[in-house]
Amino acid sequence: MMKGVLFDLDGVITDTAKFHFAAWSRLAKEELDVELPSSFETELKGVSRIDSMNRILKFANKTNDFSDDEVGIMAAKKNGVYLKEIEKLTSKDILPGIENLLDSLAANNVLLSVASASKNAPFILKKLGLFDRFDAIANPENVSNGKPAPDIFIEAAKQINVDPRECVGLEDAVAGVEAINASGAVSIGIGDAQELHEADTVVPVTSDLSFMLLDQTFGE
Ligand code: B16
Ligand code: MG
Repeated sequence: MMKGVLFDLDGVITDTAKFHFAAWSRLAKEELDVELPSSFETELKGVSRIDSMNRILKFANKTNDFSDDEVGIMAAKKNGVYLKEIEKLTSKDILPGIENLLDSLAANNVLLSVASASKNAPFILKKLGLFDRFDAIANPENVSNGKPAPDIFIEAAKQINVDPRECVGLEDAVAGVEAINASGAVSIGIGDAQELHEADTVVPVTSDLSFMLLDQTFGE
């Protein structure tokens, strides 16, 4: 049986992608005078704050127009806008099936760890009322490389003292599935089967996740 489950946050536990995209779109318009295409909502999933900022600068053809300090200030400005939105999150914003899944995994003594690229993960989990349900939350500031590198999943497994190969990882982003696979954990993608074809199993929505599905996928 699997010993641990490594959870991505945005797109798996709650849907914050729409708030990220709205905040980035506002920043791009105000600071860079560009309109972000809707495809950026998916493109920035699982991508760290600073990497997202750099991708947007590239899109605006302004990669070399700002100092590191200026880039940092813009990323902080985006985060300020984003924080005002996530302040409003409640337990109603937990994605369907996730609370049941956490209950059944805990009942089977499976350890639960969060492997999110977000520095706001502890705040978001507190807002959702889920902070105490996890055994660990990996700190993205403690890892060198963002997804698709495996670092955050390796760190999340380390925090629960379990080898990643004894874990199942849950992800909604292509870069995240790649990261899980590279960590040695078994991957389950949530979303479009074609897009997430590198995952060991894909389910369309979070309500399809269950202890049985995770354990069967782990055992295959
Ligand atoms: P923050 P995940 C990711 O969360 C988001 O999908 C991504 O859009 C965001 O840029 C990243 O967190 C960093 O978030 O600015 O809050 O530190 O999917 O890895 O849970
Ligand atoms: Mg995600």
